[in-house]
Amino acid sequence: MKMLLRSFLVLLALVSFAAAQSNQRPPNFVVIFCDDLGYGDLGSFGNPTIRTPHLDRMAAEGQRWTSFYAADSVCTPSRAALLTGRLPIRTGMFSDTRRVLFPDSAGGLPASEITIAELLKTRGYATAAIGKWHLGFQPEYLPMKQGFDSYYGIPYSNDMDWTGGAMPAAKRRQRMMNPRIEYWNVPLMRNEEILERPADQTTITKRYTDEAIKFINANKSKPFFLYLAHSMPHMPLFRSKEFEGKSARGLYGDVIEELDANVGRLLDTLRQLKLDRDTLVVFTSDNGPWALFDEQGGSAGLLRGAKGGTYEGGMREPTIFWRPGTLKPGVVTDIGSTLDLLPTFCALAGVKAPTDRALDGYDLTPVLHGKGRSPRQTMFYWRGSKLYAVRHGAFKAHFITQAEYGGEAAVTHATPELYNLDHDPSEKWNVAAKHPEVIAEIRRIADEHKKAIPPVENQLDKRITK
Ligand SMILES: [Ca+2]
Repeated sequence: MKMLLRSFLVLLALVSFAAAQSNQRPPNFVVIFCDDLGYGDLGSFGNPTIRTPHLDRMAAEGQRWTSFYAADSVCTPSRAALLTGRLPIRTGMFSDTRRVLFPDSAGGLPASEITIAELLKTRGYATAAIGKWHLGFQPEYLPMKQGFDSYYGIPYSNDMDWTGGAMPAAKRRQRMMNPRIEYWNVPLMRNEEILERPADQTTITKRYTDEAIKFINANKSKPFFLYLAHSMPHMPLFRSKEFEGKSARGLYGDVIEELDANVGRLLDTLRQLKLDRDTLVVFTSDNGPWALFDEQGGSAGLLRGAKGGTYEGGMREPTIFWRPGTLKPGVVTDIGSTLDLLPTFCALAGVKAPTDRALDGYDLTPVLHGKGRSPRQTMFYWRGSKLYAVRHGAFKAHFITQAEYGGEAAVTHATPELYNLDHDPSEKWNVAAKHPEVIAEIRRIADEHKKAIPPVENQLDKRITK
């Protein structure tokens, strides 16, 4: 009798657990993705002058990840990788010549690729893309063709579509450093229509956030996925009147402080709607600071290198995960990547990740919930069609190195440069001579990885023929 009762109670517990699982609303997801933000540009990541109280609070309440990587060192490949969980080399979103898409590009993220938005839609999520897209501008490549219910934003970089015709490089640079809205004829789009051209970039950070808050309010009673890809702090820098001359760090600091204030508005909205415990918010950037523009570019802090390159400063990003009540607050030094967002969101939403293709991401929920270490041990640093470097555990081997920009040729190293990133995050001390066995192991991992990648049609080199 006692046995029977026990079995009955166990069964009852199982049934109610299953019911709770299926009734439970899956969490909302918000990705706040900056453009060209450096590892050292936030207060909570060591910037001595830029004030970022809202992001610092987010970091204190959530997890501050110190070894979190964008999947590439430039915009288009990095964004394609975040949304698909796949390296650009697998999706065709890479190039050795034109490193990103331009307004005259004919290609884009292929329809056959499966984005986070498409996966979450199968579970009834409302989805919105707000901000910079940069994954194709022909009608068949716009966000609503990739699982987003709506789009609002500047579809490519805010320095494209130059006005004023041909001009000497020095004059272009002068315009970049002293920007006016009319120097760039960039469109602001709603869904598939152009709303405004040139877009008033001085209010762009605020207006993206207004749209984000509207979307959250409109979808507060069902699960949602918001991809908020800010155009700032990509050059040319713009901020609203309210933030002019406010930061001790100058124009760049004004821009970051405005981003911070707007992250605060978004988190406050979640708190007011009592959705903060149901929403996982991730803050990161697509690549490191654009070092070509002196003090108007950001800072990679203690990291070597910048946007466009495969030293740490090009791809390691200041990253914060936030979901009060669920995430175990703290600092995470394990390795993570934007490639991991797709598998992580799938796991949390109860959606099956695609199994008909190779994915390059891992489910990070054990780390988020304080229950385990990151499953990611390895990070691959591709530049166009070539694998330049590989991190495995604490060690990173550079097989090829090259300046971020300019005509300098790539250098292939017979013995790769080797750094211990735990001891030497600045990649100053080459320890290759001391660790031949580590080099052999990383070389084996690199060769195996390269062998498993089938050739794919390049999307970035195709241009519209007029
Ligand atoms: Ca970028």
